[in-house]
Amino acid sequence: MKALISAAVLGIGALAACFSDREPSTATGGVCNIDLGEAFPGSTVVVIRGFVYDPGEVRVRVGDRVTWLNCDQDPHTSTADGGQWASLLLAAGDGFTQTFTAAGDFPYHCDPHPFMVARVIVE
Ligand SMILES: [Cu+2]
Repeated sequence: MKALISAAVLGIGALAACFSDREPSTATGGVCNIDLGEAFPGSTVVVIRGFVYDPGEVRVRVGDRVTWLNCDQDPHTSTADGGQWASLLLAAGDGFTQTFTAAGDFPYHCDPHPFMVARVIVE
């Protein structure tokens, strides 16, 4: 399953390369002009766009996956405040997937931009 997700992320990277480098990310274009449900089947997707996690709060069940997709040109991370997970720096068009194996309320932030905050609630 992990290999499948990596392949999907690589696919998006290749797709992103087709777009102009300096094209700003917008709702109708940019690096995330894809069908997220198709690209990440079975994952709840959080889009990072305009230095905001969207949606800012997601509710999932134990065992579910959450995928963050960076639709900005600037790099971002998904970093749990409590250290439960930490993505690498995500370049434009890159994604990161985390499986949640325990219930809880997990606030997280972006390492280079600490003002970017959101949360995952696992029920
Ligand atoms: Cu950031």
